[in-house]
Amino acid sequence: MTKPSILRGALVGALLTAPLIAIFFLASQLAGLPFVPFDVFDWIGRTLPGPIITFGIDAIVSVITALQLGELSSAAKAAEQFLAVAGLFVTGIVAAAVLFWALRELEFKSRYLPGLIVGAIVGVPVAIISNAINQSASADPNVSVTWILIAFLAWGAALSWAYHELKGEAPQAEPAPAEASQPQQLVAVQQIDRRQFIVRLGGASAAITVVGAGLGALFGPQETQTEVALDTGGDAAAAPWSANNALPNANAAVQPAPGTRPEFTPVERHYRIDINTMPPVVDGDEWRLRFSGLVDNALELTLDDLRNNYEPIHQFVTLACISNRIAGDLIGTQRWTGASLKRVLEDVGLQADATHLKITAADGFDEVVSLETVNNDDRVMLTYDWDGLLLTGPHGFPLRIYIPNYYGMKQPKWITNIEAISQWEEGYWVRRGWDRDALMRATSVIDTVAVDDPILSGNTTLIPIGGIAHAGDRGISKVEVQVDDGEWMEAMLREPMSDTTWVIWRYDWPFQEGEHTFTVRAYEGDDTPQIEEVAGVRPSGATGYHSLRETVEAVS
Ligand SMILES: Nc1nc2c(c(=O)[nH]1)N[C@H]1C(S)=C(S)[C@@H](COP(=O)(O)O)O[C@H]1N2
Ligand SMILES: [Mo]
Repeated sequence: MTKPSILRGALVGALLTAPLIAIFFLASQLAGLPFVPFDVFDWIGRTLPGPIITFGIDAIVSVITALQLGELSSAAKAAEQFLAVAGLFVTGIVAAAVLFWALRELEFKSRYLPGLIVGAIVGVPVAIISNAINQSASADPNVSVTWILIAFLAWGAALSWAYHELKGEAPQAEPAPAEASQPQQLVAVQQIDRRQFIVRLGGASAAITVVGAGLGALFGPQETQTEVALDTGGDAAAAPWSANNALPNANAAVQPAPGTRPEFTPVERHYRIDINTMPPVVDGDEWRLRFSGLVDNALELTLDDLRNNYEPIHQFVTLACISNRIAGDLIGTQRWTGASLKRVLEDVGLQADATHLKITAADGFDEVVSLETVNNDDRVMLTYDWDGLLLTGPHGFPLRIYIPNYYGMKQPKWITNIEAISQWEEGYWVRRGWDRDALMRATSVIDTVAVDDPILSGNTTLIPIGGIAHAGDRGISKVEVQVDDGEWMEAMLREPMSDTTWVIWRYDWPFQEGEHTFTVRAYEGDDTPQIEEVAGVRPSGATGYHSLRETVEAVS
């Protein structure tokens, strides 16, 4: 009887942890139980110090950008999900290797106890973390905790069982004295047994993993989305506003250069950034917006209260993430609908010493906005619709705030509570080292050098160049384009959808064959030039001009 090696322990760990993860996934999709790898990943993200988190995010963003893995926010979420699952997988492998080592070195009387202990060592903290952090599981928390513990204990017991199977300790496998005199043969038989066991375990592992993950994917989140809409009395089948309405600037004189991004970003294509591997799922019926702190009336408003008791405001909004790099895709423009926060606060009644509002969200995110900002700006709005429909889960259902001129990090989604306080406090990302004000910086981007769409005007050929420029609610007064080291040429500006949306610009460039560098810069509404100095996203948002090189061949 040779004892199974530590390496074999690692292999068994892999073979038993993969199906465990698949079963967690299936249970999360079928029964709304927590998918623990995501919970642990999110918990680590919230617990680690800001610089480490920023470094990690930056590394993910750099890899995605360098490998051109596609639209940044979905690629980043996919990377996070992969890392979360890989994290639990590796933990399972290491735990199994340690268990095999312990079983080899120490003599345990009990067959299953050591495995159960390993299951508990991993399972108990995971259950506690999941219970503390989870916002996407719909199952009862007690059921969830019990489920996680049982699953990890079963996994631990299976590790122990596999060890003893490999050791060949089953009573009937006990070598008879006669056989023992032929050790060579016995070892050979044992090795075949072991290999067979591993092969069978591998087959079962693969089958459970594939079937579990496959079924889980089949019963995927499409269902949840519809349920959310139905729950809230919303009409899941209703068409978005943009399907039946023209944009307010539909008749603007300047047309976007071919290849310019869509001026209005469909909800499904709007970037998503938040601290959750899976967006929190909020039950619209049970949800209340609660006011607390220095208020006269600690109101609890339903979504219908907000919809029916306050005049809806519709605004075209460009939202950007402070982590958006120059020419990055963490920016989008939508039509937001909601209730004026200033109006709602009149009903809440603020006490004299209130100076700020602390807004907290279902995922534990929080930010603080000054009453000065809220009271001086009627556009600050509690938002419940995007594009004429309920906010989708990932974008903050049932309620998010809109605060013009500030980066997204200042604007919580999934709001649950607004507390009036008497002094400024740091919000979630500010505590992690990001800018306390987070005012949107002026930016301009070249989306297209439309070499395939030349304009012939008289003797000259013009190549349309175009893109966007944005400076929060400060507007854009001028955009200029430079080709190589040439003069800065003024572009045409398309009338924007609103005072706070991006402006589409266009410059029809007199074509010159060859390889060229195109650069763009913008001026804010009051002629403040866009910052030329290059700065990364942290802590206050990226600055610097956007350039791109393009080879332009002869146009006939
Ligand atoms: N509750 C909550 N709200 C949040 C966040 C978050 O992590 N949790 N992220 C913020 C950040 S950093 C940005 S850029 C915007 C993104 O909004 P979007 O995902 O709808 O584009 O949400 C903001 N609101
Ligand atoms: Mo952000």
